[in-house]
Amino acid sequence: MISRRDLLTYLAAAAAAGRITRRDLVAQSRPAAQMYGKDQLIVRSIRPPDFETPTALLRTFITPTNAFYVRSHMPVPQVDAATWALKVGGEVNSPLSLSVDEIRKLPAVTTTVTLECAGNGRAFFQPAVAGIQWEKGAVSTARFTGARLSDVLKKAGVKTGGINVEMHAADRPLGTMPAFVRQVPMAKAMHPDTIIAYAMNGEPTPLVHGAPLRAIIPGWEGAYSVKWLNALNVIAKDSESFWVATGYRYPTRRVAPGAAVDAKEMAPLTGLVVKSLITTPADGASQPVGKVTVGGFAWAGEDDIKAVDVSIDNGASWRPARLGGEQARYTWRAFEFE
Ligand SMILES: Nc1nc2c(c(=O)[nH]1)N[C@H]1C(S)=C(S)[C@@H](COP(=O)(O)O)O[C@H]1N2
Ligand SMILES: [Mo]
Repeated sequence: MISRRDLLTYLAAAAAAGRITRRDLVAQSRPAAQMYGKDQLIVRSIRPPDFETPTALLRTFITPTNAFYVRSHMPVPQVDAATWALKVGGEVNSPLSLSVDEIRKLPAVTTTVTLECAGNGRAFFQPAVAGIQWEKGAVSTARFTGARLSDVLKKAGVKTGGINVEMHAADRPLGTMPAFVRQVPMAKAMHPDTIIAYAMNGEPTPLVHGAPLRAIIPGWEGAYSVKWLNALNVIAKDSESFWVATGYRYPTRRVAPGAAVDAKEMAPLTGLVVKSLITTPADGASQPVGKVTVGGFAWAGEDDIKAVDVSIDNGASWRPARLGGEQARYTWRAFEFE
């Protein structure tokens, strides 16, 4: 008997060595998605689990948890909620170690959030960019429930010098990859909508989405929402973590696609920029001549969607779509156009 993990490692190695085809790998990777209850998702990587949501499953305001995309840089860690500790240290008056129960005893807040990976749409970049080749579905919406990050920080008492909160996690790097450490500026950390979540869509957060505790930094690109959160480190400077100092940055001025940019001219990504996604009709679908309803979602991170215009002549003219459905601060907004 070999374990599923050994099998997956073998398959990945065999594929890399060219002994099995990519098609075989995709067929064999189904069990990897099933293992996480993600049977209908597109497997972009088995280990770590990176699963994309097909746009046909993004037709509801709330994405069902089993259809919510998965993005992990590292394999899923083993967690034990009963012994989990969230340490709070650095520039604080009283360093703390909180259990999941202690987090649950704090006032509970629900924040409805559209989470999008910074790499969503990377497959369409020209020139091509290295990394997971996400198409359209590294985006989903859920209701997350947890304690306010500010309540935890207030318990520890942030010293005046503390300007950033480093977030550490339990997943361990693959090979030479640096550990996943991110930072959030104090103002966003202290915002009442920023939470340490233990529930997703009214159920305990699934392991693959960061159980037992994950950060939810609403409206900001997905990598701020650190899964398997086990330490908060208040700092008086910028984090030196690879994922802060080098990763998740963009040029502060317009450059040609693929051009090299000086590190001094790069700034951290924060709020998601405006974007839209057509979910109906499906890509490549045939429609009889006549009335066709085009529908989807538009989002803009911390900003509101005020209008969506649709063009059916390649951008020569634009007409307003109808906005509808639920409206919430950090979520996408449904649109429809006939
Ligand atoms: N600990 C940890 N947290 C993480 C990641 C990770 O690799 N490790 N990936 C981040 C990225 S890049 C994204 S887009 C979101 C995805 O969250 P999801 O898997 O629940 O959709 O989690 C973020 N949190
Ligand atoms: Mo991401």
